[in-house]
Amino acid sequence: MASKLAGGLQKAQEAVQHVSSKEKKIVDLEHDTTSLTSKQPLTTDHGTRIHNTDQWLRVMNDQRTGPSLLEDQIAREKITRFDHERIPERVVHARGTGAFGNFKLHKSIQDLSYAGILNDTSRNTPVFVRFSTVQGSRGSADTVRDVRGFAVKFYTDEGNWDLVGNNIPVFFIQDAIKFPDFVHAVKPEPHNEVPQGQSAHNNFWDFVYLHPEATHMFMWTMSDRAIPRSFRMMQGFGVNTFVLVNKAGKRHFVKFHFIPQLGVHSLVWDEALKIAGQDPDFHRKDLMEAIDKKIYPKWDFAIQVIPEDKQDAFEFDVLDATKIWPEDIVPLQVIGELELNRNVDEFFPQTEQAAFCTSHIVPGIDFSDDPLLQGRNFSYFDTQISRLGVNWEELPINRPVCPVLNHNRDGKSRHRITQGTVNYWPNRFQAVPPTNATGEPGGFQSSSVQIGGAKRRDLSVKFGDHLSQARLFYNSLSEHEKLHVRKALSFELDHCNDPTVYTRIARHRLAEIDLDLAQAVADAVGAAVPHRAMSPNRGKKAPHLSQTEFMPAKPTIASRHVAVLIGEGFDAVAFAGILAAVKAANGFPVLVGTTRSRIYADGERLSGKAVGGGVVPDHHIDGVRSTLFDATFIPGGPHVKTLAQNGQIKHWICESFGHLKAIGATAEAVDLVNEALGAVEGLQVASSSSFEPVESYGVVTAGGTQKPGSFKETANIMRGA
Ligand code: HDD
Repeated sequence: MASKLAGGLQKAQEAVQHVSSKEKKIVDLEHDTTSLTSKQPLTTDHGTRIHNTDQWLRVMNDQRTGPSLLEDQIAREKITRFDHERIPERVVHARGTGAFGNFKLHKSIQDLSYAGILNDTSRNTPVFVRFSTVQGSRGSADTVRDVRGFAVKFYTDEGNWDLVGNNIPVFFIQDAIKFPDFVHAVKPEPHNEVPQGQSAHNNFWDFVYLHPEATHMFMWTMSDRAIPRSFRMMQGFGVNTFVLVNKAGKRHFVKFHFIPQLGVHSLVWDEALKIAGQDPDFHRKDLMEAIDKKIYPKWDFAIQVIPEDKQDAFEFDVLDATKIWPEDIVPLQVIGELELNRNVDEFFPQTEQAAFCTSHIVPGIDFSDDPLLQGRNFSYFDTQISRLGVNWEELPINRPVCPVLNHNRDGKSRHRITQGTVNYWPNRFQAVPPTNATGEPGGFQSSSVQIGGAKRRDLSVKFGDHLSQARLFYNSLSEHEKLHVRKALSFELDHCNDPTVYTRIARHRLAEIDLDLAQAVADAVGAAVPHRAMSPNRGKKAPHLSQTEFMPAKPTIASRHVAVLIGEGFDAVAFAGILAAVKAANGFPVLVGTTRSRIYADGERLSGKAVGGGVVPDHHIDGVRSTLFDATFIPGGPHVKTLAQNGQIKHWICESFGHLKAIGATAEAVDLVNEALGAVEGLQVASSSSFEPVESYGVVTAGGTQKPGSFKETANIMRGA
């Protein structure tokens, strides 16, 4: 007698077997999805139709409202369910957002691994990806300076593979036993629960000073990588060293990478600070909007591979998560592509209940002895039990798309129903061969490795080199990235008020990396300035550590927000032209008006009467700030007179300029840009006398007489605004 799955879960799994692999997870979830658009009446949780959900049952007479009755099971259910809505947030990475997509393998690596997902180029593997910050709580701001989580759940035909990575390739600690200390130190301090969403406090910097192994990672978190422009524009790294196993049982160490096709881009710190207040959901909304508008984010999926017998051939230990494998020594091989193309239907059951687990790997992939990974493999499963209960893997978002059958039973909120009279193995009914028909490995087998040694609390010698790669990283940055690191360190240490903390970091730790950096930071934060380097920095560099090397193959404004500033009497030709150009390049034009009421172009209102359609802006000038946009365009026209009287608009121009964003202006608007920048920066941007654009100081302007055109000719484009 074969055990069978029953109920919705069984139906879901049967349905899933007959759909294209790409849609498998979506079809699987449909069985648990209802829509509020259906005509279904309101019911209680036990399915009884509700007559009134607005008034509690109470004793009444015509004059008086009497006591509410405990008897009202409808009210009690509503209140009780509400009282229990919250579950514990993730102990780290509490703030995050997710999306569905799929993974496509371009190049089989059969010689390295027998994992189906890494062999079969015809497959489309569904994925769910959750991006997160680390330090802040669930309601904290998106643009804080922090590591970003990059957790991928691959729903493969052989079970779920969770690759739980970050946007930075290394980590703060080497041994998992240090994780609670590290997290306590970086989280808000225990006495006052301050600060939120920041590492800028005494305890974090005290911890990293006392743990020199954290030096490499804190140099990354002080770089632009920690303030990404978008989740769509950051790299993902598996960080830990895993193992690939081929059919012959041969093992290779592997590191996994995701490289964004839009390039790696960051905010500048001033923007990040302001956006945290202006739009705390900036990254979450950015991802959702790009997917809604079908500009699907994509990443190349790449691996770095080291044969097992070369484990000791490098200056660094290949199992040390505080080290990268420099790409000039261990080249990157791009083998696939990850695309995100569907937003969640409801945040809590999908994104919040998504639960990742580093120990979820599939046949053909194995763990290395990376001491951080080994501890992680214990921690994730355990934390999900505390957050979601022991049956967390049965939740729709977490369950695999392939059949699940075993004798794990019971526990709180068990969904699966297994028919049959036995619940143990082996039993007199079931016989499943451990290998498949061809005799190939049919399931997960830990690869066989010879190990010997003494029982000791220790790490091997190469784990002790904490500085070489911190220097390598800093040396490899471009000059402006180095400046940003210096400013970031100065900001962070300025927020530490214990001189022991900021002096130790500036005078000692930084002096071990780069003397100029240490001197500048020490001077800025009021620490004694070091006069000599603590140890030599030999200037060694490595490729691909500076993010400036990750530009898209072709420059693109796809999915970038271009603000178009308008008031009554804007020039319709320039306006329509920019709209058409931005849309043609898949950019998102956003109209920011002096008001959000209908605004008419020059010539669209004659003697106070509308003769054209005008446009309704998306926002008014006080509703948004320049920080929320990637570029700004101001068409010429009589409206410029009104714009010039608005201090907010001049501030907008200066702020965008200060944040190194493109500004475009035509005709009269060129004078406005000059007036704003001249007052603050003392600059005068050039303008052509014809309508040919010229560029100076990053500002693109076109003056002179425009090509003839009227609002009528451009009305169609405007209507599409
Ligand atoms: Fe972790 C969550 C990434 C080390 C213990 N971790 C978590 C998430 C990411 C990472 C992206 C959020 C997953 C999600 O979106 O739900 N963690 C990392 C990386 C590490 C790392 C890249 C170093 C290579 N983590 C690490 C260690 C431990 C943990 C050493 C414990 C020994 N991590 C956890 C956790 C979390 C978690 C406590 C909290 C919420 C969760 O697991 O689901 O178990």
